[in-house]
Amino acid sequence: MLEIITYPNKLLFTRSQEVEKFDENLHKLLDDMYETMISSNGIGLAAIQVAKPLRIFLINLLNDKEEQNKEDLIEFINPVITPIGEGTQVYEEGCLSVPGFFEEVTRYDRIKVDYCDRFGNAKSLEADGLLAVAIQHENDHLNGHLFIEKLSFNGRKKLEKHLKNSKKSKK
Ligand code: Y12
Ligand code: CO
Repeated sequence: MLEIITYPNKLLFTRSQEVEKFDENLHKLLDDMYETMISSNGIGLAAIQVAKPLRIFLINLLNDKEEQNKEDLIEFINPVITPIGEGTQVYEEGCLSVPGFFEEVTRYDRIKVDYCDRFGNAKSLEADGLLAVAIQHENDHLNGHLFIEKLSFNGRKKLEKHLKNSKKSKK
């Protein structure tokens, strides 16, 4: 298990670097990130959340039966996202680096992602719905951004209250 860093840790606001070597060290990091994400009840995790500033994230959505199977895991390395059209969707997002806080965020409805797999093979996929939301959320981490930067006025008020309460309960 790796430690997941949480807001307001400064590392979360740094831009991650491209992966250059698709070697056993990368594979170990991907495997450790997967174990960390699953044991934290996550469906997405970026490398910066475990304090590794590399352009990597994982997504493992639940299937129709609400099961989270490793066969549905997608490892994105050096991803590049392109919106398809101008449609947007709103989804209530959460992040393992902002524990216990969930709020609506607006994102592109459909996207294309070009990325590499763990062996350095070029891949591409088109996504909509929850997968598109998750990819955009995780890709923001690679550029040092968190979903809480995209909140509405009321969402920000809700976050302030949440952060105050979490501070209190830590004391
Ligand atoms: C849609 C929106 C956002 C994403 C990004 C990936 N986010 C997560 O995987 C968030 C997981 C999460 C899990 C939590 O734990 C439980 O619910 C048991 C959680 O709550 C606490 O930590 C207290 C917060 C976030 C993908 C798709
Ligand atoms: Co996140």
